[in-house]
Amino acid sequence: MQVIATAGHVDHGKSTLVRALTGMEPDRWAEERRRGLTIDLGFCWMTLPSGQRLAFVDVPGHERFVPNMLAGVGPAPAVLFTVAADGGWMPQSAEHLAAVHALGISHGLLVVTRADLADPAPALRQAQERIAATSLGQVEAVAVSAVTGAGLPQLISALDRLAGRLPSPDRDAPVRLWVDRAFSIKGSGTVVTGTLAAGTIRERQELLLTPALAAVRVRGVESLKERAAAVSGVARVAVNLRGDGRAQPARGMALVEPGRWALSKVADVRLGEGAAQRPPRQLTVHIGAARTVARVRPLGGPIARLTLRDALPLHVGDRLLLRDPGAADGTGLAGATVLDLDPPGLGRRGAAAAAAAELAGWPPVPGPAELIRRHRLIQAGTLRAMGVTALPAPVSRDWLADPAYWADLRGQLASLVSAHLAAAPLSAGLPVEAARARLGLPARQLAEALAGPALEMRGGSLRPAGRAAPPLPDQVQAAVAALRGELARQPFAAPEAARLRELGLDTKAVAAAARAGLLLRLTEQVVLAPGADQEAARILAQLPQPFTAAQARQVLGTSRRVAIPLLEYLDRSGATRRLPDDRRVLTGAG
Ligand SMILES: Nc1nc2c(ncn2[C@@H]2O[C@H](COP(=O)(O)OP(=O)(O)O)[C@@H](O)[C@H]2O)c(=O)[nH]1
Ligand SMILES: [Mg+2]
Repeated sequence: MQVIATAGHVDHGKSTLVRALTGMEPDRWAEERRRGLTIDLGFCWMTLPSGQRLAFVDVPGHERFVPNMLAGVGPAPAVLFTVAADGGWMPQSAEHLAAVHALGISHGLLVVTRADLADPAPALRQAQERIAATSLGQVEAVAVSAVTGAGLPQLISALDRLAGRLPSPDRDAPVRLWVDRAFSIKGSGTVVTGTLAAGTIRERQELLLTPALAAVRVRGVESLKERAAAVSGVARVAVNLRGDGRAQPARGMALVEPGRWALSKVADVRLGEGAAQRPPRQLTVHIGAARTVARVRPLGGPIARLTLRDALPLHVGDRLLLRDPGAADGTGLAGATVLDLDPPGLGRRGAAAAAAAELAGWPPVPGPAELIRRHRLIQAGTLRAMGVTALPAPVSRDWLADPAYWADLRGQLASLVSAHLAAAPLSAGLPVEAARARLGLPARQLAEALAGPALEMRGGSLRPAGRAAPPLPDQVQAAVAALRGELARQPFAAPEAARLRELGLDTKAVAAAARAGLLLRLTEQVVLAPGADQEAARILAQLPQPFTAAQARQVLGTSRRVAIPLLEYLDRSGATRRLPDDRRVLTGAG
């Protein structure tokens, strides 16, 4: 199936043409038929001689209903542009063409209507010349009369050729169905319709309805009034939804596939050539059937930052239509391509100009390389939600890093570790958390991943790999030797704080001696000789099992100050197991 939207000035025969081709009524509302004026979108379809089906989205031509027009044209891959032979080029001809161009639509047909009322040649020449200068380029043109039927067979052939030329979108693309109609049907609940540009909607699939991201389940899906198990874009679809009541769909919302979209409020974009040199500070943004208001901050050249009033499900590469509601006849319409949906802040001086310079050099649709280079570090999930695929291997879990930046960080980390050990030779190394903070990394595991083969992590600290702990200063060694002599006589008589002070053993020295394997440190204040834990386990084995802490203290000949941390140490090492009644048993594992 293919979808084509009409475009052109009011009364230039759009609806009449759709009616004549499809035999269906595009003006759905009684008011439209009474006034002979299209106000809202109409949906009709036909089968072309080739068997291909073609759906029409008929739009209003009146200037008051431009937002409705954009909701219809926005998601359509092609346009059928009409100009009346007796009317010629008109203000909304220009405005609709400007919109088509801003949206970047590159497939279409020109139809000169009401050819029974005037010579179609001048209008045709006029229109073709203007269309040629837009994204549509050279289009096939047909003159028709809906009254006499002249030209209709030629138009049908031209539509068939056009439909055959249109690209077939990716069936696995992330689903984003812009809702252009929502209504309830008694007995079957809520139905939304839209033009599915790409991807596949399946029965029973779960989708999220923006902006609440309320989960809804597809009860059924139809295309052109026919039920299907699955429908792939391009297609007109009607989706019957089951929601939790939070989901009250309306035009401009979208059904999106979970995990493949995020709602964005800030976007860096490249403005199309149509954009004014100095765009107004506030513009209306249209995409698909959605519209919102955006604050525009020009960053330099064609690059600008948009801040949207309402968050929208956007992907990098999306084409936005920017509209200055104050300007007439399409002069206030411009396109913009989304480049980044999680752009870094612009707090630093010169940041805006630097961002503009960087983004101006990007390809029309940026890929992972550009975005990773800009963000330096970014999570794969964030990029996937921006629609960026074919991601490189992560440096750690979900994190992707710009290779040059990563190499630079690695060098910085090595210097930080050396500097730290030079300043604090007794320390175990640079704590990972300190490394994370100094390098300004968003996650601790990145500091660990950075360590690479040159650094090793032990006990939460980073130090050069393979390098033995630094030798203990002489006075520390002497103090430890004295202490070990005392402990040899009374293995469970841990020195009091005062004795440690006397020996000149502060916390750092005790920690260093423990790391060097010269002391067994139970707590900051309680140290024994290495192996005291095994000796304790051997003695505790003589007690009836299970035993109490008091029994342990007695048999070890020590105080509560030592016995409790010693038992807790044995619990941690698995040598003893603490029972719910606080007694312990030896496990035999010690
Ligand atoms: N004589 C003549 N009138 C036409 C033709 N096509 C449309 N009309 C008339 O032009 C008027 C506007 O047509 P409509 O389809 O509503 O225009 P739209 O606003 O572009 O949808 C209606 O009165 C139609 O009957 C045509 O080929 N010949
Ligand atoms: Mg109409």
